[in-house]
Amino acid sequence: MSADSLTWSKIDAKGLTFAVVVARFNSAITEKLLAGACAALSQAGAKSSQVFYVPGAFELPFAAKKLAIRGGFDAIIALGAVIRGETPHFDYVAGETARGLQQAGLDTGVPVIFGVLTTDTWEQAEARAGGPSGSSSDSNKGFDAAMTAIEMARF
Ligand code: INI
Repeated sequence: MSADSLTWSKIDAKGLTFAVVVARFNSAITEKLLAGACAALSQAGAKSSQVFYVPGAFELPFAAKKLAIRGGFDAIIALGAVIRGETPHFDYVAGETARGLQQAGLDTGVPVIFGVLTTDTWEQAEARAGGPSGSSSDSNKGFDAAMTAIEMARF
């Protein structure tokens, strides 16, 4: 079974509150991830969610840790899109974003979810953000990230 075939049928978010931190870089993609995340939280009956924006993926760990320390959230969902074709420093941005988000969760005890696409091309990113329409929940990694957040908030 691949990660793409995860199913979320029994996920219940009742009573849970979430922060969603979104990178504005490649916003045409990250807004689709956000739509997927919001659809998942709504479908699962989340009590509330608050959206915060940062410039790029590299800033996500700082914001996630700050929100986790501030308190009031059962999990933090970080959404971004790092596309290799558009940056010679892809490896630094993608690697440090992943490392920082993991560290933020481990340091604070609040689940911080890695909803960051790291792809070679724009088309690959779009395909993982629900396709050109952005609507398909089973290929939207924002949807998956939110469902993961709910599961980890209950852990
Ligand atoms: N940020 C992204 O979110 N995605 C990218 O693909 C990207 N590229 O291509 O460089 C990117 N760069 C900006 C970076 O995240 C920081 O905002 C910037 O370096 C300032 O710290």
